[in-house]
Amino acid sequence: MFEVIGERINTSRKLVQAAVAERNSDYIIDDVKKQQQAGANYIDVNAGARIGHETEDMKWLIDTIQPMATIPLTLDSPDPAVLEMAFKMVETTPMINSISLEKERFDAMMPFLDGKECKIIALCMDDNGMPASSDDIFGRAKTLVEELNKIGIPTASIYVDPLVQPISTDSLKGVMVLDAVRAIKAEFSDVHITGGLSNISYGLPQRKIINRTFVSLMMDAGMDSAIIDPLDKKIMATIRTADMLLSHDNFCMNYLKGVRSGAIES
Ligand code: THG
Repeated sequence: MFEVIGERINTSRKLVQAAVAERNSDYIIDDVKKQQQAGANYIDVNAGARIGHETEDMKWLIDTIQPMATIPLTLDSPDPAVLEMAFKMVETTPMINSISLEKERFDAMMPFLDGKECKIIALCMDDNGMPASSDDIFGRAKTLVEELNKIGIPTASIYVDPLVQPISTDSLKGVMVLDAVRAIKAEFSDVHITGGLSNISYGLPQRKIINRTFVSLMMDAGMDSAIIDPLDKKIMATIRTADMLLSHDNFCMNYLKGVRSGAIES
């Protein structure tokens, strides 16, 4: 089944930033409850936006969320030291977001991940920047999966993020990532594919219709997870419906449950 990583606990969002600055735990707890209620499978926690405060903010967020969370956390930081600190705090096996092929990050993350049990998001980023072709995305994904396998992380624990790029800058950016996802899944059938979706619509009006349509195309290619806002009812309904159409919903049970609860409407 598709896995939703709820993206809302991110200090780049103004209200979350204010709540974190004021140490307003009620706001954070209420938001996490809503994401869980809406069907999130993981809660992404990103404390990167208050420069100079990431470590203490991440610590406070985990202390606030952990006692009431009913689902695991996705620890989201580009800083390996923050991820290591956060990993030590959590009682339930987390998802780590993320490792990439950028040398400094890769070299710090590999010894930390060695022998650990966790899920890991692998970004198709290296020191040359964003991938320029589907072969480029595929090659980076292959390297990441093979290197992580070598330190004992099974392919089924790896979530490749192929890095979605704006279609407004190049009309081929959609098929570039779709082709790459198909190639990655052909080579590694057990690997998961995840990522943010909203970059696809950057620079265009009416972004949400683009994001929703794109997620159903990505699901056909093999995406089985995404970092999204679970309170966005329309994208959640699209994901549930696409999951059914792609045969991931026996007897349409989840679809029908979604309709009965009011989560899915035409
Ligand atoms: N891949 C991986 N991790 C990621 C991303 C990714 N983590 C961060 C990000 N991208 C996904 N998370 C968010 C969280 C919040 C918002 C977007 C992505 C968000 N954005 C509002 C917007 O774009 O309009 C503005 C925020 C506000 O000010 O309220 O809410 O790609 N592995």
